Amino acid sequence: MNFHVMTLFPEMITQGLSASITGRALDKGILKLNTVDIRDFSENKHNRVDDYPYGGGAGMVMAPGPVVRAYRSIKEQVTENSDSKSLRVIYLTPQGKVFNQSMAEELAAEEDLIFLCGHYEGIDERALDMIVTDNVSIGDYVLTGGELPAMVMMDAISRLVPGVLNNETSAEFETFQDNLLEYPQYTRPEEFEGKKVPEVLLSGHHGKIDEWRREQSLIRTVKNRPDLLENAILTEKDKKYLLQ
Ligand code: 6GU
Repeated sequence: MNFHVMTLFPEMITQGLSASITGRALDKGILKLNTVDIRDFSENKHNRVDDYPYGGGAGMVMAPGPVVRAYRSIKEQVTENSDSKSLRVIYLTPQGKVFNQSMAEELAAEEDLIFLCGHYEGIDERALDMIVTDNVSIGDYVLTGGELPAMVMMDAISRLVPGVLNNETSAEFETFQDNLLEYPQYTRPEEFEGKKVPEVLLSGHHGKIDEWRREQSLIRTVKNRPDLLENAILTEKDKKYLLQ
């Protein structure tokens, strides 16, 4: 997987992905990260990339030129290796579709992904019209720029790329697999500051453990994310449990 990130703050991205699992995958070459500093494509003598909005209003707008030139530099580099393929350009914006696990799965199938991070009041709409294929938000709150959302997306996508996770942390069975939240986990000690590990987990009775975990998943989902139940795959036993 090759991530290309167009940004005014490339060091945020490289630092953000350099630790832990994504860092190791970058070291191993399973992931590649190409940060492109939009400012390098300014043709202004002061390297400016923003300007006042036509029609007035607060804040500044990122000019189309540097953004489109930065995109073309990436496109040339990508299509030189393998030409005429779909190249998705994801613009991080609170106006976009809300990111979720199924979007992560779809995007993980791509060879290259380009992320466009905006700042200030946004980017000139003509540049967006010319290059963006997907507008994505990470939730209903406003951030100062697209860098953290791009990192969130790259993290979620990375762990679906074969070889990034080891077998122990495999993405195969986990939250959102069947639209239920995960059950609680415990490790040693058996008693911590007076709080005991649930008895059933020490029983060695795998049928009972599975049943308890399923119930805990259902309880959590009802309590925190009842909206997920709409699309959850529930057994007759699950339904009985929820109605009791
Ligand atoms: Cl993608 N960008 C910004 N600036 N704020 C956000 C967001 C994106 N998603 C949620 N809030």
